[in-house]
Amino acid sequence: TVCSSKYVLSQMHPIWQTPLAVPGGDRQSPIDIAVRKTQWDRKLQPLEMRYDPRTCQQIWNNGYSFIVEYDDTSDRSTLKGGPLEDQFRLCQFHFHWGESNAWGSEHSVDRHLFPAELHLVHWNADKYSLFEEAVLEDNGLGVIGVFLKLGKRHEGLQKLVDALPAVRHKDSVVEFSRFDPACLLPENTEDYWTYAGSLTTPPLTEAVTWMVMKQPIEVSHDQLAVFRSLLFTSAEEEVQRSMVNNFRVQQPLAGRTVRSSFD
Ligand code: SG4
Ligand code: ZN
Repeated sequence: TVCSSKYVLSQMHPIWQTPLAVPGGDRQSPIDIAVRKTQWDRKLQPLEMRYDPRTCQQIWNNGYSFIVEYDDTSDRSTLKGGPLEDQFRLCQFHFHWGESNAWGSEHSVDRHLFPAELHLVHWNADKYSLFEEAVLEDNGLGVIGVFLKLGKRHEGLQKLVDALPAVRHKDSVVEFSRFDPACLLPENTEDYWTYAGSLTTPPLTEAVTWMVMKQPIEVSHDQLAVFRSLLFTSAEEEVQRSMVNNFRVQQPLAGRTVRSSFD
């Protein structure tokens, strides 16, 4: 099916056509979170996000998703706590979504897929000096995942949605400032799952501590429709392709434990 084949992705997206540095590892992402098999870890502290909206810089259509980029040259927008031992810096967030509301998220909960999933990407600035370095290392990245479910219009997201027509084509970039990423977090950030995984696109490195929020945020069908109006293709290409189904097929858990911060 369209929604679960890596081979579909490899035909559709240039990003998957470059030679893959697949580590062939046993901690790949995304995964299904089987709630009954998760383990409550009472020692998991709440996550501490301190985001400065003034570090927000631009939106970029990279031909696979749209990416909202933050200035990560200093500790102005940071994440620590939870399963993390170090302080991590926010560098960007992006989404994955489907062509229909029946799928689109990368992770799932008891096999339930959501129409979209937000990823807030942070890198370990205590241990590494550059994102490019952290990507290659164990404990280099911390990604917060937030599920999007269908519901009422999300006011915070709307400012971003309004800017998306300017980055319709691949390789387009537009200035975007003063966007507080905290407005995209659910009300309850105390309940989350965490596990050791990987990036979900090349280089697929096993550098990621995943923190997936239990509570989804609500967005409207119209807001998702604007995501789907973006294009994988550049303005020069003759055949334009809608940016949809930009998620990776789920990977085996392979003996890993998913911990929960809640009982
Ligand atoms: C998306 O393709 C983003 O566009 C990528 O961002 C991101 O790569 C990639 O997803 C993988 O991230 O949280 N889904 S994920 O594992 O963050 C990186 C860019 O290419 C390295 C800038
Ligand atoms: Zn992602």
